[in-house]
Amino acid sequence: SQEELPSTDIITLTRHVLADQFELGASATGDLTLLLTAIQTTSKFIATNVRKARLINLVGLAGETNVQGEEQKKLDVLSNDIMINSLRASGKTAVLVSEENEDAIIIESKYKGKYCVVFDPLDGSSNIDAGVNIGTIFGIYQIAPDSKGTIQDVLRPGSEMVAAGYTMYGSSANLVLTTGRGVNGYTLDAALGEFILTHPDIRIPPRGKIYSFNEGNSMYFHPPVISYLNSIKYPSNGKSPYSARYIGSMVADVHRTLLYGGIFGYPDDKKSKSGKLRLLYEAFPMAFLTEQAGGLATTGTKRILDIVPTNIHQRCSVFLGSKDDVLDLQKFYQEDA
Ligand code: AHM
Ligand code: MG
Repeated sequence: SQEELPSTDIITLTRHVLADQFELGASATGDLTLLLTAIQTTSKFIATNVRKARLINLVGLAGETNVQGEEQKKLDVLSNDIMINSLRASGKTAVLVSEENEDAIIIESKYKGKYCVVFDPLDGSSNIDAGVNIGTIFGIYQIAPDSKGTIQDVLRPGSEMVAAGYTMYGSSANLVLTTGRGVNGYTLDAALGEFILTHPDIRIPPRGKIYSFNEGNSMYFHPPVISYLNSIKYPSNGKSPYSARYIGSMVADVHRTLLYGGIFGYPDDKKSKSGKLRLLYEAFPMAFLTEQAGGLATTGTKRILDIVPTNIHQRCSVFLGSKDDVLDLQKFYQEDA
């Protein structure tokens, strides 16, 4: 058989986003494309370092000091530094909010641009040593037209984000992105060093067969969550029960949910009064992606994207996934009200 010729018309992430901008015509400046280029670069850098970290752990060098006598930086700290440096240098950002920094970073005027980026540089980092998938999550706002870029520019509902996404570091690096016109997935081609469009127009199935919760917290769960979980584990209508899949790494659990459908949940409970996940840089980006893929994202009683944040690090109850599954869950909250 004949060997397949390589494609000469590859759709990279940059090309794909640019094509979107061409369609917008004069209103598009190309700034978002440049900002996304900075994010892609950081994702490549982090992907490389995640691989190296695995190797270092395997050969038992972790915890050693480097030649300068400094302790090796933890991967999440390193990833945070990479992102801040690259986003600042892009000249396209005004405010940065990172899970790793208590305060928002206001970019100095020399580098100031019109976007704000909220991010978790390396989510699920407790999983690194086990070689489990981890990821970077980000959301992007545009500053208000009359603003110089303050914390107020990020204390806005998720529905005002202009773009959001994540990069999952697994067997390959996958970047999943929305700019408010659907969801697309790109895979890093290591040889080219480019993210290539591999998952165009991701649509979450309207109903799934998988639930993804940390059920170890069951004793703290509120009644609607317990009743809902029972309804899918012990269905009364002759249907099969749902399968359980929980990685404990939000990016990986959401990625699977987008592709296969089902429901992912990290509810607030009797112990964690506001849940665990962070609103700005975990719940909002994932809710934006889920809705853009045709699914739903709720706290149980309220659409996540409608929440107006009062604090950059606030937490929020999260359920997201297939439309019909999330609607089912919401019914238990309505009955409980
Ligand atoms: P982190 O930001 O400290 O890494 O915590 C966030 C992670 C998410 O990736 C994941 O969904 C959740 O914590 C898992 O929590 P738990 O171990 O309580 O199930
Ligand atoms: Mg996190």
